[in-house]
Amino acid sequence: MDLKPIYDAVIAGKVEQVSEGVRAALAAHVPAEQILQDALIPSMDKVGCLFEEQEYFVPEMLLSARAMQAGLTLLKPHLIQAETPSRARMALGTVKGDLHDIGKNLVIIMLEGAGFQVTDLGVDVHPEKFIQAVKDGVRLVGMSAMLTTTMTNMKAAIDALKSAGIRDRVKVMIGGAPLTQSYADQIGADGYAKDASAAVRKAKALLEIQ
Ligand code: B1M
Repeated sequence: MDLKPIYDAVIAGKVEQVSEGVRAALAAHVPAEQILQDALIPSMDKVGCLFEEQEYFVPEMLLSARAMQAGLTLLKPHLIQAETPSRARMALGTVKGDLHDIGKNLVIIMLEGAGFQVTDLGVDVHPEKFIQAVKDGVRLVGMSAMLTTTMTNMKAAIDALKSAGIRDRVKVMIGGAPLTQSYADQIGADGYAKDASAAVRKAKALLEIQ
């Protein structure tokens, strides 16, 4: 089945058309993972390019983000694998100053699908909120950032965990387009994951879950 209409509809910010396209693809037994990888994710990359070329501005990016989110919502039940819940608790948030949440939401969907109990801390998450999550007993904290100007706030959040005397109680995993393993090493994170599937593998490895 041709997934291009879904790709085009996200770029055009057409929520209804994205929903119809995703429903039709699912009804035609196209795997959810394929709809995600071949249509939804590339469409957001294209939106990013259009923004860089100044063909799109923030309002157009927002419309596309809404359309993408509508597609993701429909895919969510199909992305969840029937794994035995590990019940390991973690909390994920987009760091202070950053409002991008599509990638974080996708990572949460995949982690929940793999059996983790995930608390979504939302966007623009200040260090105190990560500290509170650790005090509430999560074993892993995930931090997402999409801006080169906000990725530095990950270090601030990790430093705040140290200052609060609770850094050794929790594993910290970071991710987001501008991040790298070497940046994770530099700021003292325990792990970095490139995408949502890698995030599941990394979370399991950090928490020593099979
Ligand atoms: Co913004 N934005 N944006 N934006 N935006 C980018 C990131 C940008 C690259 C666009 C561009 O110039 N090409 C650019 C950043 C440049 C830079 O820092 N070098 C940019 C900019 C500049 C801005 C503003 C500053 C624009 C302005 O106001 N002038 C502004 C900042 C607002 C703020 O946060 N304070 C802004 C605003 C917005 C919107 C609000 C309009 C909207 C976000 C809506 C929303 O999220 N609800 C938006 C969007 C949609 C984008 C692009 C087009 C798409 C992002 C996205 O959703 N991708 C983006 C361009 C791009 O990425 N190509 C862009 C799809 C998503 C599935 O991928 O988020 O990468 P991603 O997540 C992946 C991985 O990164 C990873 O797994 C995910 C799934 O595979 N991952 C993790 C993410 N978090 C993880 C955590 C983990 C592990 C893996 O562990 C914890």
